[in-house]
Formats: sequence, C-alpha cells, structure tokens
Amino acid sequence: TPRPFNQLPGDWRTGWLNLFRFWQEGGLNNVHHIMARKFQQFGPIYREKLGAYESVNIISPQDAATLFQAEGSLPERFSVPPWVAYRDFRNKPYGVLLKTGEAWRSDRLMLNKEVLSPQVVEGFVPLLSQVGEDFIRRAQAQVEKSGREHWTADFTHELFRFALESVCHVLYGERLGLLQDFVDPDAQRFIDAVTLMFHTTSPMLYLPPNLLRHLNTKMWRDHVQAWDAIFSQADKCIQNVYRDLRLQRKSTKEYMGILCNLIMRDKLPLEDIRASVTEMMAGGVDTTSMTLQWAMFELARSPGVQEQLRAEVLAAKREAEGDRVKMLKTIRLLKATIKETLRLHPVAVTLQRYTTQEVILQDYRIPPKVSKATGSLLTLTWLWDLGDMGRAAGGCMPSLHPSKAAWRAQTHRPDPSLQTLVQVGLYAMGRDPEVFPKPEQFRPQRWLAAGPKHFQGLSFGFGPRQCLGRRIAELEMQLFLMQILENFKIETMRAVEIGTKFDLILIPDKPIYLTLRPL
Ligand code: HEM
Ligand code: 2DC
Repeated sequence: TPRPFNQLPGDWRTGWLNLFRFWQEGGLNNVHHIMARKFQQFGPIYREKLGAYESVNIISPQDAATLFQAEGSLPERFSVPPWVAYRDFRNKPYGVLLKTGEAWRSDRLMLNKEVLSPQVVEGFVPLLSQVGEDFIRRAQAQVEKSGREHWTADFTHELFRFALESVCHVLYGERLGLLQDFVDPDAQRFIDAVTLMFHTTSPMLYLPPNLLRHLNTKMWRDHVQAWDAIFSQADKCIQNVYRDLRLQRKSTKEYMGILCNLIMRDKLPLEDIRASVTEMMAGGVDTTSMTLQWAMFELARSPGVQEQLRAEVLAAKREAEGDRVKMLKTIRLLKATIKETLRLHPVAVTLQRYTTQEVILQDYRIPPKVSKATGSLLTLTWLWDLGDMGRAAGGCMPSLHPSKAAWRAQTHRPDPSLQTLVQVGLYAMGRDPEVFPKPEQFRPQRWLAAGPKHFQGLSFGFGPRQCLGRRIAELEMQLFLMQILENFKIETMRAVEIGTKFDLILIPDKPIYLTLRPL
C-alpha cells in the first residue's frame, strides 16, 4: 500500500523560517540550484514550504506523466501572485495566463484556433521569415560597419527587438521596424518594462497578493510601473489595429494577424481579447530571445554540431528550392537542437499543477488538499485576510481596489493554500543523469536516437494548459536559426563559463559575447 502524505521527505514544517533562510542564502536567484540540491538530498520527491506556499516536488518523467494524466480538463498552475495582485489593483481583466475554470477554457479554446492550430500556424511562416531576413540584413550591415569581417556583440538587446518584432508581426499583421537603425522609443520602453516586470516579480513570488499590495515597497511600485507600461503600449498597438479594421484600412488579401482574426470572429468580448493579446505580446519577448541566445552559444561551443546542422539546413534548402514551409518539414536535427537547448536552459524552472484528485507519486499518496494540521496555516490565513480588513477599514489605497467579491467573480480561485501544488522540476530533470545520460553534454542527436522519450520534452508544458505561444515560439526560433546558419558561422570569443540565474524566468548569469562571421 502507498505511503501516507505526511511521511514525505523534506523540511516543509517551517514555511516562514524557510523563506527567511532562503532570502539569506541568496536563494532568490538560485531557485533552480536549490531545487537540484534538494532532489539530491531527499531523492526524487520532496515536500517544501516557502512563505505562504506549500508544494510537492518531483523530478522523474514517469511522475510527470502521472501528474499530467490526472490533470483533467481545467488544469491550473501556480498563478504568480504579483501578477494577480497588479490586475486586481488596477482592475484589469485577466487573460488566459491568469484565468481559471470555465472562463479560462472558453477563452483558451477560441485562442487555440488562431494561435496554435496547424492550418493557421503555417500562415505565420512568411511573416516570421521576413523578420528573420531583416535580422540577417542588419547583421550583414554590422559586419560591413565593423570593417573586420565579423560582428561581435552581446546580442541580448538585438534579440529582444527581433523577438518583439516577430511576435507583433503575427499578432498585429504589422511591422514595428525594430530592426532598423532608429528604434521607436516606445517599443524600447515596452521591452525594458517586460524585463523589469520579470525582475521585480521574483522577490515577491512567495508572498500572498493581498499582503503585497499593502506593502508600499519600491519593488511593488516598480512592478506596477512595469505592468502599466506593458498594458499602455499593448493598448496602443491594439487600438491601431482596431481603428484600421473599422476604417477598412486593412487589406483582406494577406494574413491580417491574430488580433484582427479574433476580432472578426466576434466570439470573444474585446476586453478578453485585449487581455490575452497583451499577455502574448509580453510573453513573446524574453522567452524566445533568451532561448535563441543559449542556442547560438551552445552551437558556438560545439562546432561539430553546428556544421552538421548547417549541412542539414543547406540540403533542405536545396531540396525545397527555398520554400520555408517545405524546409521546416525536413529539418529534424534543427528541431532537436531547440529541444536540447531548452533541456539545458529551460525558460520555466518548474511546471506546476494543483491536483484535484488523489495521485500516487513515488509510492506516496498525494491528497488533493493539504492537511490543515500544518502549524503556520493560521499565520498564513491571518496575513491573507489582513489585506481585506485593511481595505474595509478604509485602507491605504481605497478607490482603485475592486471588491473581493468582484475579484472572485472574475475568476473562481480557491484559496491556493488549501490545494496541493505539485511541481515538476524542469531544470533539475534536464540535468538528471538518470533521465539524460551525460547531461552536461550538448547533444541534439539524443532526441533523434531510438528509445522512449516519454514526458522528457516538457519545455513548453503539457496538455490543454501548455504554452499558448508554443507554435509561434518554435517557428520563430527554427526560422531564425535556419537563416543564421545559412549565412554565418557562430563563434564565441572566450571560454567563459556561463551559469544560469533565476529572474522569474531562467536567464544567463552574465553577458554572452558571440561572433557572427559571414560564410
Ligand atoms: C505558458 C514556456 C514562449 C505565451 C507557458 C508555460 C511554459 C511556457 C512552460 C506553462 C505551461 C504549462 O503550465 O503547462 C515557454 C517557452 C517559450 C515560450 C519555453 C519560448 C522559448 C511564449 C511566447 C508566448 C507565450 C512566444 C506568446 C506568444 C504564453 C502564455 C501562457 C504560457 C499566454 C499561458 C497559457 C495558459 O495559461 O493557458 N509558456 N513559453 N509563451 N506561455 Fe509560453
Ligand atoms: C516561475 O515558482 C517560478 O511563459 C514559480 O510567456 C512558478 C512559475 C509559474 C508560472 C511560470 C513561471 C514560474 C515562469 C514564467 C512562465 C510562467 C507561466 C508563463 C510564463 C513560464 C515557473 C511565461 C514566461 C509567459 C509569460 C507571459 C507574461 C509576460 C504575460
């Protein structure tokens, strides 16, 4: 018979003390390392409590399979408290990222049709290729300008602009022109705001939302400012498209963009479309750009793999006579390269689900509700409610707060402290020798070898709640790497070791210098 829940290994009894130690040990930027260490200490499953949040952590693909197979039709992940708190504070609607229950499902099903479905996705290819071509032209111009037959730089900002240009082209059917010499300061502000938003999220990650809003700290104010900038810039783009559509200034001949199609379908209220389109615009910057940076870095360090990959791409190009859609069907090693990059450098440190039924992981019973016996639960509920009492008594920021009832109506969100959060340690799994032999080696071929790959490639999550931008991200990255490999050799100057830093998403811990050398 399976073992009971309260025998799970881990130091989960002292949530606030753990959080304090975590802060002290500089754990904020090291969540991924701390998790990997805990799996070494406790084995493939452990229970943990950080601040207000309790979780069960797993590392094996088999356990991930068990978890996702039990997730049901309305899966819920950990909803990042500062993100919820911001929308609550400004009375902004939630998009799919933060919606739950049926409200999430109906939005998500409509969005899937315009963002994920294979027929539509093929239409993104020319738009994304065009942005890639501009990047190549720009790189060639930079080579000219340098007078040294190569372009060496930290590509972070170039790739941010490339990524924003890409996602906006498919969302709005329009170009922003971010790969020109003059960059629209508003667009640059948007990019900086997304980075700041991620950066200010992690220190507030384990505090309950209602507490957060009443902490008038610089961190919270910066966070609010960042989201304000994100929403106002996205709103401008959305208004432009909306106006052009009304004035019939949009050509119906070419692909008009995701936003236009969603509006014309007329199945989702404009408010909901706006909320989710804003999330996609923000979600499309740091994710793909950082992954591309890692991919180029790994290819620069493995010239053999890079040559093999270039051979594949050039052969595919010859065979498909330059037709990108056709090419995409044959470049298996390139697809494997992206998987391999995300194995070593995932964007998300974990995947999470709240369980709604009992699951058995590593022979432990995981009940759908956390037992109320944990000592700090009282403290927690008290802190949680403090926010509301403060407001009822005419608290510090009265007019902007919607009532808790309104908030609850927007989405049914059961008190997360009463649910069991199970986390799949994606970063730890990617580097676990039990799952990936010689995990430190960058070897895209491992994804093409025979043998089961059951629940090993989880970088975009799984099931109906997986990444909404997955197809956009994959196509954007495949086309970019194709075009780079056709034109440049990727090199890296020094043998610097680059580590990983948790900044809500995982990013390089120091600048990566890369060299592009025309073939
Ligand atoms: C959710 C990864 C790019 C928009 C997620 C999740 C992961 C993820 C792991 C959670 C999935 C789950 O819980 O099962 C990535 C990676 C990317 C990427 C690795 C690129 C390398 C993008 C892009 C967009 C985007 C380009 C926008 C176009 C979203 C949204 C959600 C999400 C809206 C929430 C979906 C929902 O809750 O229904 N992503 N993402 N992501 N991602 Fe991405
Ligand atoms: C962060 O403990 C660490 O794709 C937490 O494009 C658990 C957690 C929950 C949700 C994850 C988040 C982590 C990392 C960033 C993710 C997010 C879900 C979606 C989001 C993975 C692992 C991301 C980057 C979206 C962001 C869209 C947003 C800018 C509007």
